[in-house]
Amino acid sequence: MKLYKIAKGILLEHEGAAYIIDDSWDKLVNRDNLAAYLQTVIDDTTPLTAGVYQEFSNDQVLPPIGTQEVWAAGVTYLKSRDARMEESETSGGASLYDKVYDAPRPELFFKSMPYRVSGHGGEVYIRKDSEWNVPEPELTLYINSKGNIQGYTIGNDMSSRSIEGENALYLPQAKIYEKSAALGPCLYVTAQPLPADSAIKLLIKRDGAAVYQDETTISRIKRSFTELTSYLYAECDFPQGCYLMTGTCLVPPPTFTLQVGDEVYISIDHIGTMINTIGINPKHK
Ligand code: DO4
Ligand code: MG
Repeated sequence: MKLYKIAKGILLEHEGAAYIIDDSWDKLVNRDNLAAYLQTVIDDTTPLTAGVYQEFSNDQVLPPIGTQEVWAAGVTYLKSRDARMEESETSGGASLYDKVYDAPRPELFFKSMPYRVSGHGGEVYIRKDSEWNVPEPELTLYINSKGNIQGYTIGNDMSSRSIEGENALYLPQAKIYEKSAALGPCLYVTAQPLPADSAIKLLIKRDGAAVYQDETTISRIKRSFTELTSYLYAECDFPQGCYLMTGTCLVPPPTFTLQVGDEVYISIDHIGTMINTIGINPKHK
């Protein structure tokens, strides 16, 4: 089942039919057994007619988030560890990444307030003071206030590799700025965990042509989602639940940096594809 947040409300899509849910996003998603609840909505609601469904589908898709914080896990895949060790070699910070990959405690960091999050079709920004920038395609969990995973979405943890590589203590500046996070296009709600063989793909286009393309599966993650969740919830309460990006598993080669106008396509099996265009904050041009 897919929940879309659109300008007209909340659209639920399931098996080719669509339903409008009259509720607030926070209240709707923050329940246990969300999938079972949505099934009762489907059973009790008349699906939209094809014409109305079409009209709603043309509506702007907003990021599937209410008032929740967005957090992120880091160095959860070998690919991320290796790329970061390489980029921080001259600053002497390489061993930090090695150690955190193997340590019992994962790297978790605050990523975004909802108002900085872009949705499918929107822009994500690169920083004016950063010369080396990449998108980070990440499976993102929606975890309710009780600490139970209720759904999955696609995340982009935009990162400045030059700022993080200069000094690991600059991580918040490399990671947190206007439109440095994207979530979308929907929240995929399922009672079962997302299959481990689910593919995650990244495609970057420049002037319509692919300049980077790769894919892998989420099974390559070092840690379980419940492990990441239990560290995140150990000493923080999230009254409306929380979104947790689970770390990047795809990193473009060191010669690659994003440019304004690039299009970033991130696809995850069962969830869909989120497309964003790279921009720069007009205030900071
Ligand atoms: O260690 C810094 C951030 C790591 C990260 O964002 C990732 O692995 O996805
Ligand atoms: Mg990341």
